[in-house]
Amino acid sequence: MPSVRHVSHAFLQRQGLTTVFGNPGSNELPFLAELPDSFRYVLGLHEGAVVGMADGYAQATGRPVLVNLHAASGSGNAMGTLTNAVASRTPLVIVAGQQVRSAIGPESHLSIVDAPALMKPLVGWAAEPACAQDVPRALAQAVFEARLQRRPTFLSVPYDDWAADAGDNSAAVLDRQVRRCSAPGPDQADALVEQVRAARRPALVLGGDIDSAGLFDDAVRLAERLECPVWAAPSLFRLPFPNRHPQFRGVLPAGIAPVAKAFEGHDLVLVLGAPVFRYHEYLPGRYLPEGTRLLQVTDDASAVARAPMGEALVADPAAVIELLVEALDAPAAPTAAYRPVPEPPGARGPLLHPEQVFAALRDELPEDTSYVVESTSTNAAWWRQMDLRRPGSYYFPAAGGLGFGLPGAVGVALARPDRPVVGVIGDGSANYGITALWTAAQHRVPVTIVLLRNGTYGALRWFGDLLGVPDAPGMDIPGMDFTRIAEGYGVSARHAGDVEELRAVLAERPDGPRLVQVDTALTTPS
Ligand code: TZD
Ligand code: CA
Repeated sequence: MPSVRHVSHAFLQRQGLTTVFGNPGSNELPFLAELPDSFRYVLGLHEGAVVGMADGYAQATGRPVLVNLHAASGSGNAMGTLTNAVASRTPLVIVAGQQVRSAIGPESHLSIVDAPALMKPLVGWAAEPACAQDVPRALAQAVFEARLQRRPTFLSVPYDDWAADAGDNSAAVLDRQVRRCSAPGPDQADALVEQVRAARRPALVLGGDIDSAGLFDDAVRLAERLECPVWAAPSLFRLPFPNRHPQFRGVLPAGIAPVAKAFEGHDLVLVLGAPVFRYHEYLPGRYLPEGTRLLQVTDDASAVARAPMGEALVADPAAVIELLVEALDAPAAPTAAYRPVPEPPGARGPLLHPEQVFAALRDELPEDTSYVVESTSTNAAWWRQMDLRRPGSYYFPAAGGLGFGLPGAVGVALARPDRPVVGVIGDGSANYGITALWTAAQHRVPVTIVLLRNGTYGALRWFGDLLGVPDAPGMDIPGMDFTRIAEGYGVSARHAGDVEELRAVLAERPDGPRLVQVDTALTTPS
């Protein structure tokens, strides 16, 4: 009779979950015993970095990824970065160890009574199997729930379960195949096409899901047929559309009143692959202007249910884009030229303007570079200078939880050795996931971290003004040299003192990780 461990490993192999991101403890060791050679264990030194790397990896591959965490303390450490994976709908499958079954009730060391409750507010599904023989099936459920719901899941397994006999039926999970399709039926499709055709001044709003689902180029085709303005949904975490396309109007501001203002004069706003909406700054007002209808299309039923306004269709955006592209005429005129980039402002003494840094990235790095950005006060400067035309070009912490960026860049680079990967990371943000540098060094991950050092939590200064709190303590973070920190973790590092030096460093093509630190002037996010 095979063991629970044997069947579970075989299931993970069949489903392709063989790259495991983790940080183990004693409870987890029995799961890791006899791990077949086809598995790759990517060790992270802190659970926040583990989840950030796994999130980047899962987003860049588009597949569920196994995360191996220690019981309560380890899983708890992961919660901050896990908020991002929830908002980006990343299918992370977290498996944590638990004390042996008989030791849970008496609350022995390293046991956690009701382990699933710890993670439940964030994950889409959490469980501890009721008996050892249910572990393989429960593991399969964790993988399938993550895929079908597009949300992280959590499984707690008492460590004496792994060596137990799996039972006669458990091998049945090995042959399971789970697929989903959700195209609109003919009546829904006709109604949708009619509604879009009847619109006099439509607008398109695209969410990060468009890029996650591989629909970046399809969205361009649809927009060019609609010949309408295109926005990215607020609180963007993936770029769904080329940012210098003549129809692109930018990322919608994340406030109720400014979103409504952007929609003025449009009779139909078609939102594809986004919640409606992830506002941030509380700027109250009417949700929509008079006479504007909003139609949301997403496969995320929960995003539809919680939206405060609009009509909605729960369907696969891919199917909807396809049917609209087929139903609409090809554009009458060729698309206008892409918008040119402006000249960046000059340096302020020894401090580079962030736009100069981004212009250097744009010019010196290949067009297919993937950027993982966690630098908050430089958001407007970023979009002014960048020219991103490829799918998978841009990743940002989806819930705004710092600690995704640096590990996320390592995860994306591990997933996509075929593309250059650059993390654009603030001196504040870097510290929440700094230990991922060690993993990058150990695996010789070819990732470049561009570290923007302005000595402060720039975005919080801006928020302080917005909220009428100009004098809050805890805003400045002087005295850190990230070249020395990086070298301590085994990553080669340089400080670039001016634009020429930065451009020269970026033009090199190293085959391992590196960090480039630049001192930058403070700008505002918008
Ligand atoms: N902690 C976590 C985990 N996430 C957060 N978002 C914050 C704290 C609060 N926070 C922000 O929302 S932005 C920010 C903080 C501390 C400043 C980030 O500083 P930075 O970037 O140096 O990375 P800028 O460009 O200087 O703002
Ligand atoms: Ca900063």
